[in-house]
Amino acid sequence: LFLRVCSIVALGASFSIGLAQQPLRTLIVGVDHRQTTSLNGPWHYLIEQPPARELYDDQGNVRDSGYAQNTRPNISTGPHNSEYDFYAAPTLKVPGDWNSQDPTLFRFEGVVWYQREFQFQPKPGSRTFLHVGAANYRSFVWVNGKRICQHEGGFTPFDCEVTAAAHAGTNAVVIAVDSTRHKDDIPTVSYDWFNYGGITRDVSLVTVPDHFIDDYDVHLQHGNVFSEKAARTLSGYVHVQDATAGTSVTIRIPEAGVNKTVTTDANGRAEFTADASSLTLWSPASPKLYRVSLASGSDEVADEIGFRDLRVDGTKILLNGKPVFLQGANVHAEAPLRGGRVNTDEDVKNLFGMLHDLHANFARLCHYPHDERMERYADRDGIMLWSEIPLWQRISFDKSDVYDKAVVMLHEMIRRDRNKASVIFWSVSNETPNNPTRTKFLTDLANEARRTDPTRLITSALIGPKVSEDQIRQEDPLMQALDVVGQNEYIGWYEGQPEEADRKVWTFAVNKPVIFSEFGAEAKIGNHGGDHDRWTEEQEANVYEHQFAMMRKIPQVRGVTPWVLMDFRSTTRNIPKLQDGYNRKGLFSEKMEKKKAFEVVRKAYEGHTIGKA
Ligand code: GCB
Repeated sequence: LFLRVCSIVALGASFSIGLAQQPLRTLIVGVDHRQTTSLNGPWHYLIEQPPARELYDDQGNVRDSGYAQNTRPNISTGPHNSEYDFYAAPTLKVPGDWNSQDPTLFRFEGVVWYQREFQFQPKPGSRTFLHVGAANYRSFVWVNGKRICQHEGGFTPFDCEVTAAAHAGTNAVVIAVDSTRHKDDIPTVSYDWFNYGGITRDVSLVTVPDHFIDDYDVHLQHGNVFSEKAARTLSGYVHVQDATAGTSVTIRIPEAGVNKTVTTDANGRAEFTADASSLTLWSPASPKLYRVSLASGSDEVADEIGFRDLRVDGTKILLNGKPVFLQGANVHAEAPLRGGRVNTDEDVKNLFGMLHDLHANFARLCHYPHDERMERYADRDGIMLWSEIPLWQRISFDKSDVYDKAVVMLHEMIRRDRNKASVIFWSVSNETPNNPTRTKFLTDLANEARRTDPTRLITSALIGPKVSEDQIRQEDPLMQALDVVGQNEYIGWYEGQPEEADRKVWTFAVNKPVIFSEFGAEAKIGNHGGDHDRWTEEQEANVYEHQFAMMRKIPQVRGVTPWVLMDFRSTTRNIPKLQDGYNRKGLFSEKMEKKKAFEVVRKAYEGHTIGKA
């Protein structure tokens, strides 16, 4: 398995943008809890229109000559063959999408080349990696003209080893980021959000010993039953990269009385179980985190981890044995107030502030993994999360290399966040067409998610069946593969009038918990009218009143997430004056102003009136 799970490739042969997924090199977990050297800040940039001949040759292979070499033209003496100069080029802030920073790049989809220098001192017995939190969509990295890695996928982290390519003193790193859409990408060419390009999350240098902890998982042991009174056992694994069999690993959680030493197997993996005295379990009411320190040889990483038990019982969702009802909202990674991609503490605080105003205990992070700050905040704050990979609507489900790519993204998401107590669901997709090819693809993916992490619940947001009849029966066979069913519908907006919801009787072909994962309507802030005047705050509020009335009558509903917390940019929303490039289904405007619908949702959540745990 380990061999399939990451899209980082070693330097070497040139590769085409088809990017067949290659063996995993490294993906370091818990980088935000390690000592690192930040490479955030200004990076020089050059823009390349498609077909981007500096990056790709005629066959679509990546070139190592050209901009990647970072040469400077000798303007005064000439002749010179290279007609670019990173050192004299303007800068973009990293992290940051390019669209929000340079007006000429606002709608740009293509290649932007980033360049900056960094200082490096080789240290015997150590290795240094360039860690990129996320860059959308394809990234190619060179250090001093040597290609060190590439990565596909706009929302998950990757690490490129710089040790061999760097030398003492000043070094230069060049990253080409290509945001061009392709049919066989994930997501594919069309989607309802903004294609923010660039290095959108933190970049840093991480120096670790030769043998180092790159992956770990510490969780409450997941037995067949959960008993409130039972003694607690923790279990999991620590992986030490390039360790020989028998390498010692120590897991210490002083506050829980854990101090355990185990040894790695031939694959560098050390599994463990440990009794934990009087453990306080993580829950929204008490989001207790423990300081967990993991050590092997001279490497040590300390994380903060919460422990809780999660399972379903019939149509109930049980957290630490107690039924929960999820009151949440859908959240895109759109920065409140300033716009652009979420990547600062302030952005995250603003988003969670809105969730708190709503009395939410849950958020669906749609439709892709968000900045890791989100999960960290939720862990401390006691908000439960749904985390999703960007399999949005139409994906090339018939292609096996697309399946391989989806598995890589799934593993990258799980690997980064499996130690976050707040994350309760892994979602494999959103609103995919119901046909056998897609069902097989997503069933396999759901099983892969469950096999990789049996401690969480697997879900997906479904769409259909037609809601024109009053009897609505969901029979999508994908439900068989899920622990929790997500159901999207837009009665009162895309279909029918708000009141029609009152007559609908929903049944589901499986006896599992259901979350209404999307519903809502568009309203421009400050636009007022009657309950049926579209685009008004009143109509949006009316939709929610009737949606909640409908949901109250469905016995297996265990959660609701209105679409969407805040208005967000989308390339496809182009009605002047009403949308102006924004999807307006927010309970808040992009400036965090509350619409009337906010109050409807807040009241229902405060009174816990929508459903029973
Ligand atoms: C959906 C999609 C979501 C869209 C939303 C809308 O069904 O899942 O990504 O943004 O509807 O507003 O149309």
